[in-house]
Amino acid sequence: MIDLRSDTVTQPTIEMRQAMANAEVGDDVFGEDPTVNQLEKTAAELVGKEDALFVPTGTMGNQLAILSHTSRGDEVILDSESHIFYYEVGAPAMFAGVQLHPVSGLLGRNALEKLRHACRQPDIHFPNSRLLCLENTFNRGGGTVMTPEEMGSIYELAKEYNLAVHMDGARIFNAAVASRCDVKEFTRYCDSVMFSLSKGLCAPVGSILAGSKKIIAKARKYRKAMGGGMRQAGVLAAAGLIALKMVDRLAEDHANAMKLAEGLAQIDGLKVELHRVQTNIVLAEITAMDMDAQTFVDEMQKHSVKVVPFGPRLVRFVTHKDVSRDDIEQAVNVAEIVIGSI
Ligand code: TLP
Repeated sequence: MIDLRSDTVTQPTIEMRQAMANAEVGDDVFGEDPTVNQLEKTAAELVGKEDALFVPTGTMGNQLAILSHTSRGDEVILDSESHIFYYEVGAPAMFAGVQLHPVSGLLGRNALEKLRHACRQPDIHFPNSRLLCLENTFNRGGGTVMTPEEMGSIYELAKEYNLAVHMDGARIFNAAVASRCDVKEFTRYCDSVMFSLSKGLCAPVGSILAGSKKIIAKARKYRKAMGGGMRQAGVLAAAGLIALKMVDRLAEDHANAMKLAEGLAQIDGLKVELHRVQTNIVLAEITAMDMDAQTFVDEMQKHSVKVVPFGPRLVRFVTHKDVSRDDIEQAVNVAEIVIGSI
């Protein structure tokens, strides 16, 4: 099976499994797990923040950030296609009790104009706008990178309106590798950042939330409240420490994604916007008559290639450590057979 559904499917490496078996552990709720402490320290330094928190999932990291930056009834501005709005089960309403203000195209062109329009002036009728959430790379945008320059001007405008900025950087290292720059070039323009260890970096479990000491102290308490005090979590953090050394390998995923995109773009009946293929995600639109995304996905699976539907006629392919160059060629061949079969 060639699994291109997500980079979340990556298997931990042998080195990770050995480190997990040998990890020194303690009770992390008492702050006594040396491996978790080391991971949090290393992660904070890597992204240039004062402190960091190890969390089980990216979703929890994003939700803790929202809880820590806001009060009930505040408003959070974000893109209507962002993961927090689209895929996190309405959690900001459940837990933080905030109002989400989804802005279409916020993570695309004319971001500044859109943000200015979304920000509220003080008025008795309006909620308090408190937080802006960015996403880099932008998953539903096709893994596109928001450049440090773009982030910088958005950050400046957010500060004019007194907004804190949280970055859902589940794949921020993909952005850094694709831009050939230090990840701090991105993270300097946010007050908190969540990034995943469990996607292209191959850890079995875990994400990091990083920010100021004050924000992370709040998040640590909320993590406990949400049942995320994980005790001997060093067995997981051990894999996370190795994940942080695997950043450079993401370049391979990006090269494979481009190869895949070029192959798919040749197929009559599929459309791929090559300029949007900047990291490890490829979105293909089905232009062939009489085939929707779900049928395409089902047919691909019959030929042992797994992908996911991303819209009525849109399909997502994600490259990662466990797909080889040969697998990519095979996936293109299968897509051609599937499209040719109608
Ligand atoms: N994304 C998953 C699915 O939930 C869609 C995927 O396969 O891409 N932020 C971003 C930008 C993400 O892409 C994801 C996961 C998360 C947050 C949530 O991370 P987890 O799955 O660890 O909760």
